[in-house]
Amino acid sequence: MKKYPILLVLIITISCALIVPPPDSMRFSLELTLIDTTATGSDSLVQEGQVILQSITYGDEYEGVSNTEGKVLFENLLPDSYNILATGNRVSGTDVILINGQLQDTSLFIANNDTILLRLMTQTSRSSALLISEIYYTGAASIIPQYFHDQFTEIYNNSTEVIYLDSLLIADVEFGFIDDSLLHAVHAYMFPGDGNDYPIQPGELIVIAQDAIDHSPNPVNSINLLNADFEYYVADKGDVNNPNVTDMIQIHHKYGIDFLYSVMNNAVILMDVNNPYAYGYDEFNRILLPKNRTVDGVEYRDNTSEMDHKRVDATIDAGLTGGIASYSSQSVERKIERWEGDRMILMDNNNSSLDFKINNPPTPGWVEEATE
Ligand SMILES: [Ca+2]
Ligand SMILES: [Ca+2]
Ligand SMILES: [Ca+2]
Ligand SMILES: [Ca+2]
Repeated sequence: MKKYPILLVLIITISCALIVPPPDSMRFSLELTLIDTTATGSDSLVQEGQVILQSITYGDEYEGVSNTEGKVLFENLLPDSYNILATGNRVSGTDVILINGQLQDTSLFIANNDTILLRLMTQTSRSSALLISEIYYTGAASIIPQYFHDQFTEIYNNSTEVIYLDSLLIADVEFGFIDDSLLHAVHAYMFPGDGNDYPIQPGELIVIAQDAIDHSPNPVNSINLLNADFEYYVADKGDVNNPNVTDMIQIHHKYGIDFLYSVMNNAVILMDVNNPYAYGYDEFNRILLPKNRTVDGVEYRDNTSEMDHKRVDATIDAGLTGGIASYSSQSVERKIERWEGDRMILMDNNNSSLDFKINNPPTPGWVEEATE
């Protein structure tokens, strides 16, 4: 997979004008201008760029899309510290490069009544053919406390070509190494096969279960994963094994009775690594994997405004999905961007704040149409 490590500078100009909508005179409006500084003149204005404004104190979230002048207007904002996330496309020929940038913890208030200039460090990346389409990590809303063995990951072929899952990795990412060129993974599991054993067809979804059993009778609200395509199997930890469902190959397993995802925050990464043992381990026995071999990645967190706790950078996922409670039987799933005939194209701006929605209940093996 190609990597485009160029750091771009996206400049946002902000002008704040006082609006006095009774009863709260503190509220103000904000105009952002999205500028792609790798381009010049009017080409540098990012049209149809998507912006998310997160109010850190109040938890409010505002979305906007830039107009033909690259401008986005937000109204009735309260003075606060905000995270600003911006995503745009740069199209050259048939090639689409994603531009993601963000500003964290930026104080916006009525005293900013002059135009101010904010520099937004952005990173470019590309969407991939194979996507993580859904992660169910929260666990079951059940009277059985803290049941999350029904977790699953769903993968989708978003392209028109057959792709082979053989030897791809699924890994999680530890916090604290966002600028490292190596990912520090507590767990890494590999799809079996010799290169052409596990095809995934265009428009096909596959499911990787923690345990490919029917969890649903007990506890109530958990998931039936008998039809999963793969399962994690941890032989030496008393893990259950469905003999009819193919096991993922354990590459690294630091702890836990399964490759259990945190019910609060984690980043799950799909990778294409030639030799996962080639990069060694860190001092806490986490396996090191090359970030530039990431195929797709999704980061989730119970509080999605905590951008300063990000585990992966904007080359993988510029945002955060989640914002849902643990043990709530909810999942995060990509939105459908459009249909090409009967094949859905899932949204991948490498920004899960934009690309994902919440499912209740989860949808292993199919995709829920957004109702908004
Ligand atoms: Ca298992
Ligand atoms: Ca099995
Ligand atoms: Ca992606
Ligand atoms: Ca699904």
